[in-house]
Amino acid sequence: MVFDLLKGAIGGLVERIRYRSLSREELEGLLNNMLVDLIAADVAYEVAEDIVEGVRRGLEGVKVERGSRVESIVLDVLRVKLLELVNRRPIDIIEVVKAKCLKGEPYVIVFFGVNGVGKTTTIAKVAYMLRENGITPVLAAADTFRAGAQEQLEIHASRLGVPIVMGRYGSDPASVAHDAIEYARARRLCAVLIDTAGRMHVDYDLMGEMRKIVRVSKPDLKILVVDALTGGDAVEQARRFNEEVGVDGVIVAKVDADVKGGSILSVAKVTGKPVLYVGVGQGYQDLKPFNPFEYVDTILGLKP
Ligand SMILES: Nc1nc2c(ncn2[C@@H]2O[C@H](COP(=O)(O)OP(=O)(O)O)[C@@H](O)[C@H]2O)c(=O)[nH]1
Ligand SMILES: [Mg+2]
Repeated sequence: MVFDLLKGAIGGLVERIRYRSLSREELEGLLNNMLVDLIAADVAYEVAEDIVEGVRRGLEGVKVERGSRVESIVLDVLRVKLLELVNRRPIDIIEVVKAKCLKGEPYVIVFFGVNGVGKTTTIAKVAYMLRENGITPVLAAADTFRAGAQEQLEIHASRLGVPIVMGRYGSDPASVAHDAIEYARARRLCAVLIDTAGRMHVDYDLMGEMRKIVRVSKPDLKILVVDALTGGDAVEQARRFNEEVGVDGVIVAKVDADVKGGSILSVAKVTGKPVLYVGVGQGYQDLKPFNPFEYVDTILGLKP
């Protein structure tokens, strides 16, 4: 089940506290177990430590006795701690696109992320969501490197019935982004969705290329896509992209297959940016607005 490991890490502590009185030493042992369990659930070390420390402090001077209010103290502390990590001001893409469109300018979104995380699929889902709301975006196939990248996006564009601006393989991705924005201006389209390359080779400056795309396209929104299943890698990617290019929001893909659940917490913490949507499958409709309260309640076992 989705998020099972993270739920277990937190539920384990709550369960034990529910049924018996604990000495300080026993409580300390349980908190250490929780730390290890959180890390196993893809929660970054610093984040896990922060959560455990919060609970420790919340229970300071409280007698951990069976039948006491300890369980609800722990749940309250955890809820506050977890919300602190994920509850950031959300961005409603439909609204911001419409607002800019009223000024006669297209809203430009660049999508970053390393190969295979789900970038291109996510762009297709966002295009679908815009179409459902009466907005026709143009797609920019600014991954001019990976074999098949242009065609993959082209197939989505034709299925979705939205225009696409493509580039020759090996050509400058920033110029493809630029052309797509011009295309949108000329046709009064309201949104430009820019797909980018994500190869991570030692002899190649991905961040330099992304910075150039940003310089040229001056995006309204920079979205990082990460893969929930990659755990620590997702966290490292989030840190790097945020430091080097700057991200405004994150989309976490493949949450439907995520049995651990900690990537979302950790990525939110290291970027300090909102998780905007989560990908929950391979279909166009499988993009859900991220709801921090629902997420936290799910982890705390307060919601099925
Ligand atoms: N289960 C699942 N698979 C996804 C999701 N998003 C993308 N994928 C799959 O992940 C693989 C890589 O996706 P792609 O969009 O090509 O990644 P990119 O290299 O970052 O552009 C494809 O097989 C997608 O169908 C998701 O939310 N859930
Ligand atoms: Mg791609």
